Amino acid sequence: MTDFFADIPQVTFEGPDSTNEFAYRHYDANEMVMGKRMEDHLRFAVAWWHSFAWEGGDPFGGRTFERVWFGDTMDLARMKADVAFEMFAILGQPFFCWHDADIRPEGATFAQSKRNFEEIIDYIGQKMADGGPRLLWGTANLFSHRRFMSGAATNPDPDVYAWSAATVKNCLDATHKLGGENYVLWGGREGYETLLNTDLGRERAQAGAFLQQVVDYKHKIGFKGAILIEPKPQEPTKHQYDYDVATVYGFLKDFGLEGEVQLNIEQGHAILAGHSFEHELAMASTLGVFGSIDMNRNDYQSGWDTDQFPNNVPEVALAYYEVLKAGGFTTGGTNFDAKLRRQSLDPQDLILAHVGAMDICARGLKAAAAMLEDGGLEAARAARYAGWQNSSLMGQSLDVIEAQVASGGIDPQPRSGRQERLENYVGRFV
Ligand code: XLS
Ligand code: NI
Ligand code: NI
Repeated sequence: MTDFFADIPQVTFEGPDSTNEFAYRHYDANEMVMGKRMEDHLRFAVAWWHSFAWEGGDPFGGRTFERVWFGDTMDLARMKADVAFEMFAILGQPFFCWHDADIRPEGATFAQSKRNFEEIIDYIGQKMADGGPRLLWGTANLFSHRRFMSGAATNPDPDVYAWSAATVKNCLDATHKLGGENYVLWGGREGYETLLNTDLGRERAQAGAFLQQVVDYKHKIGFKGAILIEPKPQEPTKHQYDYDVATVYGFLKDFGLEGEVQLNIEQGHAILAGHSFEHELAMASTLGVFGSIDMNRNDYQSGWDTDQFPNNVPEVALAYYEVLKAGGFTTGGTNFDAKLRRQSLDPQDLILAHVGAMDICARGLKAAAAMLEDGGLEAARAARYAGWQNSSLMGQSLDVIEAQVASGGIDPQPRSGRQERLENYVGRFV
C-alpha cells in the first residue's frame, strides 16, 4: 500500500441526488441498459501515461506534478504500478492501458529496456491475478525518444524501422501475456514536416509492410485480440499519414489488411480532422472497422490535442448512439486518454476527473440507449430514404434512366430535411 490516495474513499454509486463528490451519480456498474450491465457496455479504461507518467509540462514550462514515483528506477516503476492499481480499485475501473515507456524505465540498451519491461509486466501480471482490472490494450511508445524523431516504421533509416519492429514484438508479447483484449498502433511520428526531404510513397510502403508484419506476428503467437490503428491528422508531425477513419481504411484496403485491423477512434482526433466524433464512429462502423474509443475531448479553440476529460453529455450521447448502433464494443472499450490540467495537483483531482468522466459517459450511454429504444431517429431516417425501397435505379444504365426522366415519369419534389425537429428530439433525451 502506498499512501498517495490515503484520504480517499472507495467511490460507489449513490444516485443522482447525492452531493458526495466521491460518489457516482449516474454510473451504476450493475444497472442494466438494453439487456447488458453498464460496466460491460462502457468498458472503462484508465490511461497509464496521462494519469501516472505525465509530469504536467507544456511548451513553456516543465513538471508541475511532484509524484514520489517519478524517476528511472525499477523500484519507482513498481511504486507507480502500486499507485495505479490503488486508483483502479478506488474507482472500480475494469480496464487499463499502457505504452511500454509508461511502465518501465528506459535502459541503456535495448536488452536492458527489455529486461525492465518484462520484469514490470510480471509485476503487473501478479497484481491482475487476483481478479483485478484487465488490460484493454497495450501499445509501444515509438515517438518520445529522439531516435524516433523522423518516424518509426516510416523512418528513412532502416535501423529505426528494425528497432521499432523489435519493440512492437515485445509489446505484443506482453499484451498477449497479460491477456490484453487489443493492441493499438497510434502513428506517433509517422508523418512528415516537409515534402522537401520526404519520399512519401516510400514511407507509405514501409508503413504497409510494418503493419503486415505486426498482423503476421499476432497470428504467429496466437494473440486473439484485435489490432487497432488510431487515426490522427496532425500533431506531432505537421501531416500524419493516418489522417482519419476514411484515410486509414483506404490504406488498409491498399495493403489488403481491412479484414485484420480495426480502428481506435479518439474524440479529440476526430475534431482535429475537421469531423465530429459521431461521424468518425459511423464511418468506421459502415466500413466494418469499428474497434474501440479514446474518450477525451479537445479544447475547441486551441487546435491542439488537449486530452481533457469528457464533460459534454449531448456530444457523448451521440457518440454512444453510434457505438450502440454498431452493436456495442466487443474487444473495445472506453479509454480515458485524458489528462489533468497542469494546475490540478492533488490526488483528489485525479480521482474526481475520472468520476466526472464516468458519470458523463453513463448519462450519454443511457440517453443513447433511450433514443435507440424509442426509435425516433431511425424512423425518421427510414422515412427520408423510403423512396429507395424497391428502386432498381442503382443497377441501371444512364441511357435507361435518361429515357425515364425525359418521358416525364420523374419529377423530383424537395422535402424538408427536418434537422431542427430532429435536434429537438435529441434534446428530449440528453
Ligand atoms: C496521442 C494518442 C495516444 C494514443 C496511444 O494523441 O492519442 O495517446 O492513444 O499511443
Ligand atoms: Ni489516443
Ligand atoms: Ni490523442
